[in-house]
Amino acid sequence: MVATPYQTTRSHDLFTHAKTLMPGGVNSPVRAFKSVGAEPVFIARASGAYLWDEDGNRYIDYIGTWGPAIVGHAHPEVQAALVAAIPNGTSFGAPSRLENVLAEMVIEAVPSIEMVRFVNSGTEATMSAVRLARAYTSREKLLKFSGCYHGHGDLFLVQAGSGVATLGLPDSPGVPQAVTSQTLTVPYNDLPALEAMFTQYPDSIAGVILEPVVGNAGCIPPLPGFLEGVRALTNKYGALLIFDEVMTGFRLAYGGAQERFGIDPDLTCLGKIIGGGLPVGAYGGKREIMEMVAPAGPMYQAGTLSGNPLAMTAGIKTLELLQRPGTYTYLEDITTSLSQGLLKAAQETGHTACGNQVGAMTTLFFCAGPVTSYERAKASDREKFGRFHRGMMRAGIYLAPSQFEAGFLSLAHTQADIDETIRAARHVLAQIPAAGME
Ligand code: HOZ
Repeated sequence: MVATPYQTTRSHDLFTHAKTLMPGGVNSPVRAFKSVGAEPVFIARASGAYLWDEDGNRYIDYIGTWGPAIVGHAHPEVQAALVAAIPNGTSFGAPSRLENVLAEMVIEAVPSIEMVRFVNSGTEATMSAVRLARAYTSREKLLKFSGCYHGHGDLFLVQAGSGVATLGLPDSPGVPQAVTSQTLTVPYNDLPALEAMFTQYPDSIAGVILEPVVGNAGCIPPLPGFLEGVRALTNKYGALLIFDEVMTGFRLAYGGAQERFGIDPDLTCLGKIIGGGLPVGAYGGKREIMEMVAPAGPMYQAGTLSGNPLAMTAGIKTLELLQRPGTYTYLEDITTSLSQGLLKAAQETGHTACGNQVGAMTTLFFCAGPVTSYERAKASDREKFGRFHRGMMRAGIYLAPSQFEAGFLSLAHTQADIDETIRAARHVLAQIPAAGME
């Protein structure tokens, strides 16, 4: 059998046209494949663990629409629920029973959430949670960790991860200095730096926000005691602890990172999985704090499409699927198999590499490791990552197009997919010079 040569002509033509219509040809910068020295492929359809592009190439997908596709793309039961919901209307702008159902599921699942407010994206969730922390504490400063990304709200665009790190943008024009001057940053996993900041500003930090496992600087786990230390310091200085679980929620455990690590944040931000692939976000927490949100309280936050019936429907079905026995063991096992297999393939082809993994999140860094912070992630060989990424695309493996993004696995990935991925990685890495680029 003669293999069809890999070609992406139709994607190239579509991208050329798209660039005349939308900035950079995309609607979110990380999709542009700029940092890996390539062009994006245009996706025609997705099913299970696979994507097909407009040229008919099939890929094993390790982005999973940046996290939401945890049960696999176009899951038949999610599709059926949506098809059944559509005749009832696509938006009400009024309360619906579906919001109660998903709210109850979230409250039952996530240990620290006693009340929840649905919004339309993770960015909306984090912006609202910080406004709430400020309202509740009557303080203005926000503390975040370098390399953590909490969406594109003005106050978060300071040493941010994800696309900001990928494109090497130190900050963004258009963000008033008065806003970012209220944002303090310290390195992730650095408790002494956090304590020093609290010592400097003991009465003015409203909240500390973090990804309990970083996904937006590549996957970076918390060191033992780090999350406990952050909780203790926020308690000591009267700041709220905000977990951004947009990536980790319902992924690292059904109750998210807070269940997995046994930490009790004051506020939690969610997104991605709870919408089952439709646009959604949420923030929630202690009842006493959440009752400050309008109309129960004075802190204003609103949205026409918030609690959208289709997003609620897809979210409810997705969470029901995740409740099935064995879900999180399977996700952990399949991700461990990929993570260890990729690391072994890199090492056996002569590359220095470090594999980070927590649950169904993983990143292979081209450096010795350990990678415990954004600062250390930046020391990895990103040019090599770009070559690896381009080779893997040609081999039908769709990895996140940046060293500063985590890979996500789903219940649809099989051991055969993992084996195919590792075989491809070994072949691609064998073509890349190991030395002289590290
Ligand atoms: N925060 C996600 C990636 N790290 C969302 C993807 C995007 O920015 O488009």
